[in-house]
Amino acid sequence: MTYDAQAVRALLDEILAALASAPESDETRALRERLARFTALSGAELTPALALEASAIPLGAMRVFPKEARGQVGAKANAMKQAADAALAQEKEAALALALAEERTGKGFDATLPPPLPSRGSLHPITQVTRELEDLFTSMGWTILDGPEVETEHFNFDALNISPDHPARDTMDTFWVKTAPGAERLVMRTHTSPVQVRAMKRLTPPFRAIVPGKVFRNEALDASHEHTFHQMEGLVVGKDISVGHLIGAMKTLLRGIFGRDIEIRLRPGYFPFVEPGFELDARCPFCKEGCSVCKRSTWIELLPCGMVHPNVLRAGGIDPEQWTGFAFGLGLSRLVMLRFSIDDIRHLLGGDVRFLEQF
Ligand code: FA5
Repeated sequence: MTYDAQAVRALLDEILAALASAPESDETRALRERLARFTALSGAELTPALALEASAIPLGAMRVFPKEARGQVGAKANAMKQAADAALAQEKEAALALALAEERTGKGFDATLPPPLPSRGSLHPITQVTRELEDLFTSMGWTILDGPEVETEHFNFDALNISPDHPARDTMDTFWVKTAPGAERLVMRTHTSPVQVRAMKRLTPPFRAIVPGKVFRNEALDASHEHTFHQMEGLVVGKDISVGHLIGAMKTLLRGIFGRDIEIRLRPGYFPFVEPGFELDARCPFCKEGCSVCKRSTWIELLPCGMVHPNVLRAGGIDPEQWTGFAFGLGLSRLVMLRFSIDDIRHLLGGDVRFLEQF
């Protein structure tokens, strides 16, 4: 059916007539009222858009019509819908052709206007913070190192003085990679610490290095635990390196991150690859009396650290009688959350553009 406003009106009248032989009810009354709005319109007023709207009314309430009328009503309403659809498509095409023809006349074209700019992406918040920290550490003479994400069991555990029965090797925490029987066992690295030993093997002391990177754990996920997250390892090896150097470096790190001096405290912490080991807490940078970020304690648990264990220096080919060092393992993803007030770690690698566009 080609679109003809008069014919549409006639169809609507026929549909209303079919409705008239249905037993009176609230539904029939409502339907009649809804259709009457369209039958009252003159031919010129019954645009394809209105006809489309009108055709949907009987199609959505077929059971109100007497059984024997339903087939005809349905066919009529469908014909009306198709004609209106086709007319709308034609209208759209005509409008487009008109706009195009107008554009081609060159009227209204201003050659001096700047071209529309392509929309630009932005750096991921983890990349932003990583780059800031890299700038900070390289300005102090530290080197930036990288290491493999698929790591050998040796570097991920053994060389770090982590005994074969340590719970961290448990399948609950570690993603083991399938390897051929007899081949060296591989893991998705569970921390950036394996690069400590790789660095020791590659560099000649004294040296200072940071290692930002992705790590993987077979964890139960929640707002602060991801299976894939970022850490930044720090390692210093030199003559007479002491806890004093460690504290100094951590204070500089926090000043770089938060833009001012932050009070810190060290608590004992156990990691097989450091001795002594510490958990470093920073005074909450967001409050004085306690807030949701510091869980009302005014302290934020920020980074584990400690003096490099002699066994680790040995595994890296460094004589612990001559050299000492400190190391830290910053939870980079958690720091990014603090920095940008992100309430759920899963947003970071979730890939949702609406989240990423905010940075
Ligand atoms: C370690 O990974 C040690 N390698 C750190 C270290 C390095 C200690 C050098 C001493 C010397 P830990 O498992 O606590 O430690 O993780 C370090 C940080 O990673 C945590 O403080 C936390 O901020 C972050 N982290 C741990 N698990 C997750 C997780 N599932 N999701 C997000 N962040 C996590």
